[in-house]
Amino acid sequence: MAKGILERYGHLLELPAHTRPLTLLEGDTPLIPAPRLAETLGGGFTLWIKYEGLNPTGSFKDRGMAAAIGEAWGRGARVAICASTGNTAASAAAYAARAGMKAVVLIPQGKVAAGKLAGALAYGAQVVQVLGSFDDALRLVVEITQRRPLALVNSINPYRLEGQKTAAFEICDALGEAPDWLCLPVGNAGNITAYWMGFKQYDSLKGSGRPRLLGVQAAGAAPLVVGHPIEHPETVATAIRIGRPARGEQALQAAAESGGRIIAVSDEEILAMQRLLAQQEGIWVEPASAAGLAGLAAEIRAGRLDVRGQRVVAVCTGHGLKDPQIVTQQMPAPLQIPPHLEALEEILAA
Ligand code: AN7
Repeated sequence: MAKGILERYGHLLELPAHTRPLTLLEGDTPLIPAPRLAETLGGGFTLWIKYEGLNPTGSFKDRGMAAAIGEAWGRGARVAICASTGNTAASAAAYAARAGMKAVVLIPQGKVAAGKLAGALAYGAQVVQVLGSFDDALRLVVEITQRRPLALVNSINPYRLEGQKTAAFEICDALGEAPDWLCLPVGNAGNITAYWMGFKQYDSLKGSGRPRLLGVQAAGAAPLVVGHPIEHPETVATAIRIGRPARGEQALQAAAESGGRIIAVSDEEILAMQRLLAQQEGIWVEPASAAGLAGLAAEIRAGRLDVRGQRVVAVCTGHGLKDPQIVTQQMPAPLQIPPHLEALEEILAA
């Protein structure tokens, strides 16, 4: 029987006793070997994809929402609120619906991928478009929750991280120990912080070891690489279009403590990796989710990362279906033919 993260790992999570067992059977996502891609990146190491796009609403956010909205529900909160580049919004909307709560989600106007906006609407959230950035939206959410009794479910909420730690546990359970490297995209920096908490906790409990962390931002939205907030972040990877990460300090500390680092890659590198992963391994992820792998490729290519003989896990945080337009816009429109065999023959012969 499938179980959600609270049933499987609740005993390892620091959650208040009033937390209710909310679940859409999130987690338990596959760790998929990616041997062809590993060869393309130079070979000599083992690569797995932790495919978080297979969570119930299509992203890793579901782990954190099971915990954070389960906690809010358990203490009688009626309304959950968050700022979001899209995935948090869809996930909060779904889990709030399941808890019988209302969700209010603030998104940067015009900068949220179609599948995420549609998800938030479909699950019945009140969607508010902010004429500004994600960072503006998050500021509004922080300020309004100081005035009104709304449950804030961005990753400032510690229970979000408790839920998201479970992905680190799953990786250790699947491999028998922590990998040598974990690479993943970094936006608001909650996930890298949560993974590090999870790996450290499992290591102290089970001696599973710790990976080095390679956190990857988009070059146009890389505050943790340039060392200061970015007022107007821009990237094709709208999920990580964030200039003022709430957990930035902790993310930098986690990367350093692990012996790893946080780097940036260009939009071109992100899109090229999105294509490579889809076409070599059959795994289609949204642009932000390809950033971790794009960073891995760049570091190996530049000779800054020697992964020979090592085990590398790349976290692919969201499903490709979240943002179909990014693909159809870049590709030539499929050819059209009249319904005649000769026309099809002509195309196949070309
Ligand atoms: C696919 O939904 O911030 O560094 O508001 O959707 O923990 O923020 C999304 C972030 C990576 C970055 N990959 O994770 C939001 C939001 C995908 C994402 C990230 C996000 P964090």
